[in-house]
Amino acid sequence: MLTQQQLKENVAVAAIDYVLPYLKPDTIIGIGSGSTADLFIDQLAQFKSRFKGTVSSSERSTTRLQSHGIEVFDLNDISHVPVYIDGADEIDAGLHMIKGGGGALTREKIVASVADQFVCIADESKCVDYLGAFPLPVEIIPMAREAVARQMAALGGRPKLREGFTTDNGCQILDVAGLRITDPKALEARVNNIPGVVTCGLFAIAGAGVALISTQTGVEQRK
Ligand code: ABF
Repeated sequence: MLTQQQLKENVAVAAIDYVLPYLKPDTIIGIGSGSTADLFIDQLAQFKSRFKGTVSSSERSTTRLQSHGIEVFDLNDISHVPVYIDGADEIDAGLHMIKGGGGALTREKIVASVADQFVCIADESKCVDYLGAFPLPVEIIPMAREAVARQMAALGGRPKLREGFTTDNGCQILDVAGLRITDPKALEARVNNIPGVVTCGLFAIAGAGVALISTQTGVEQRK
């Protein structure tokens, strides 16, 4: 029986096989955040001479990339990102995701939005029939905290401030439990439209293009 850590390591290796064709001297790879993305970064380091560099979705990933001698570019200086690799907290059969357990959701969504393809890497524990058992992270401007919390409660959620946490963007996060998300695209649009919300951790309007899911019997590619 493989542990969750071993499953994450296996999908990180499989992700390298997936991105190898993209690694060219002028290529910039989009890099996500979290423990699975960390393992991918460690694997990617072996191939750093094959591509130009990366754009990163968090200070944490930037530090890890640079510790391996992989260059991290400012997204403002980059016009083409062929592929973005990142984990998820939950993913459904339609490849809609909840992300942001690590608090990097906004930069993850920005980098993902400029990439041609989002490749989700996850172990099978992240696969769900319906999103929402994992509390939905919502990044907020601090002065809007209570106003946003009331609106999330009106949507049926139980918002809770992530205590002692500030995002890379200087904002706060409400973790919203109790949502059984049957229409993730509609909810993403609804929550992102609340004044004071920077973005929510639903990646549904633009979900993953492909998912590499690590199981006890191997890594499965889902589209
Ligand atoms: C990032 O890392 C986040 O969006 C998500 O919160 C987390 C994924 O979990 P893990 O640490 O298990 O890779 O992708």
